[in-house]
Parts: sequence; structure tokens; C-alpha cells
Amino acid sequence: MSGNLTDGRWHEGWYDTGKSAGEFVRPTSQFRNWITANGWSGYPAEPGRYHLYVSLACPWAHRTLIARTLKGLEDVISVSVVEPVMTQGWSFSAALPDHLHGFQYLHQVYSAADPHYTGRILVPALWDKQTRTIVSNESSEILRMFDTAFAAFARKDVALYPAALRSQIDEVNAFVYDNINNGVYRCGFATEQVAYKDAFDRLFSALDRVEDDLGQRAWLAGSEHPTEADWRLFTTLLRFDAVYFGHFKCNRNPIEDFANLSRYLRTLYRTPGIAATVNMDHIKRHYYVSHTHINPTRIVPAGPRLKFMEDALG
Ligand SMILES: N[C@@H](CCC(=O)N[C@@H](CS)C(=O)NCC(=O)O)C(=O)O
Repeated sequence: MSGNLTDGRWHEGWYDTGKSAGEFVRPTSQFRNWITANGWSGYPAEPGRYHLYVSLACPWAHRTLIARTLKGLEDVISVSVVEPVMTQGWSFSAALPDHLHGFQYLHQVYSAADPHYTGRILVPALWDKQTRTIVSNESSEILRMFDTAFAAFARKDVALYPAALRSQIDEVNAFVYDNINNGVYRCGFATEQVAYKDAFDRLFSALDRVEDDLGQRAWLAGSEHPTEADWRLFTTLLRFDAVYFGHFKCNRNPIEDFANLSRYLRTLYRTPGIAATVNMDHIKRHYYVSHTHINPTRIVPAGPRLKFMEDALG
């Protein structure tokens, strides 16, 4: 079960769509500090200082893990992975421990950061061992910090947000976030037919548009190499046929029906290091078992066959 902290105390409950005409409205992340290369922000980039809490099921956390891999920051930023099925929200176990604090629940990390924290307990969360707090729990900003602030420690010379392409990347991100990344959640968490249908129409017209764009160019921001705009779309595409199509009722077409999008998904999935960040078992179990308001039997479907993963095996 999911829930939130109120003044540091745990309460169970899902999102309340009662005040928004059945529409799912995503809360904003509350820890919004920045790590910088020279430390002017109070959080200097340093190897071994920061610890990333992620769920392998979560598309937002997944982007930060992808950035860590692409930049070669594995020895610089340590990671703890939560259990895919929520109990008191995100939790740890003997198999998936909190390497830093040894806590049982992620909400204890939030209480340690701020004993009066009020809000949802979200992944990703980036912990600073020095000031003993959460620096950021906003994935888009953590991704940028890994790309820019940690450049001096990166083993790989990859630019995910190159200066010359920033306005194109920002534009693509806004469109993809509203209609696709968050669009699938707006379908799945809608509690009124009208809210669901609006999200559904916007989602598929956006996918049609991206399908079209990918007929003209290899990468969304018009670059030679994938940028963060591509990786941010990737984490939604790769979950789509397994989870969003059925569980979130995003079922006009699977991604496999889109020639360009499925080719693009395959190329990104085969990028060195990426397949190791993908855990389809965590993804399917998290959504189908944790969202009991959508799937009360908690049955995890056996299918579908995911051709992009089979193809990558050769
Ligand atoms: N805006 C946040 C969203 C993060 C988010 O919603 N994470 C979800 C998992 S996919 C979560 O932790 N949900 C737990 C809950 O709402 O209780 C980000 O991009 O970092």
C-alpha cells in the first residue's frame, strides 16, 4: 500500500482525485536543492558523498539510474533499490537492503531528512551523507546534476543536455512529459471516464506525432546522439506494452504497432549498460500488485512477449 507522511507520521492512502474531477494531478517534489561542480549551492559534487534511492519499477527513478550508467558514475554515486511491491510505501528487505541507513522503509529516510516532512514518499531520492538530508527528489533535476555537476568524475564522455540543443530538448521534454510520461498515469489513475478519455486521446495523438518525427530524424532533439529527451521517453516506452497498455488502459495500440517507435526502443535498449538497468519483473510486480485500487486480485499477467527484449538476446 502507498501513503504519505504528515508531520513525520505515516498514513496509508492513494491519490485523492475527488477534488480534480477524477483527474490524477501529480504532486510536486519537495526537496529541490542542487549539487554543483564548484559547490556554490552548498552541495559540491564529490565522489562517495551522495546516495541514490531508486525503484527499478519507477520510470522517473529509472532515468536517474540511466544517467548514472551512461556517464559512468557507478563508483561515484552509490545506490539502494527498494522492493517493487509497496507495503508501508516503498520498503527494504534482506535481499534489497538500505545500504546506507539499514532502515526498513523509505519513509524513514524522509523523516531522517526532515522530522516534520509532510507529503508523499517518492523515488528517486538523492541523499547527502555530509549534511544528512535529501538534496533532491526530483528526477529531472537529479538527471541534470549527474550530467553536468559530476562531469569531472564521469568515466564516460557523454553529454545528455548539450548546450547547443537545450531549447530543443526543453521543448521536447515538456511535450513528452505532459502527454506521454505523465499521460499514461493520467489514463491509469483517472477515476472519471471523461478524464481518462481526455488523457487517452492526448497520449495517442502525441505517440502518433513522435512516430512521425522519428521518420525524419534519429533522435528527438535533432541531435546525432541520444540526449536526455530520448532517455526520458525511453523509460515510458519500455514499460508500455507490459504495463500501461493493460493495467493503465492505454490500449489503442501497443508500441510494437509503431514501426519507428519500436525501432527506436530497440536501439536505446541495446545501448551498452542499459539492459542491466531494466528489471521487467520489478516493473510488472510493482504496478499490478501495488495498485490494488486498479487491480484488486493482484494477479500479474504472464504476457505479453516483449519482442524488443527477445530481439536483444539475439
Ligand atoms: N516528479 C517526481 C515523480 C516521482 C514519482 O512519482 N515516483 C513514484 C514512483 S513511479 C513514487 O515514488 N510514488 C510513491 C507514492 O506516490 O506513494 C520525479 O520525477 O522525480
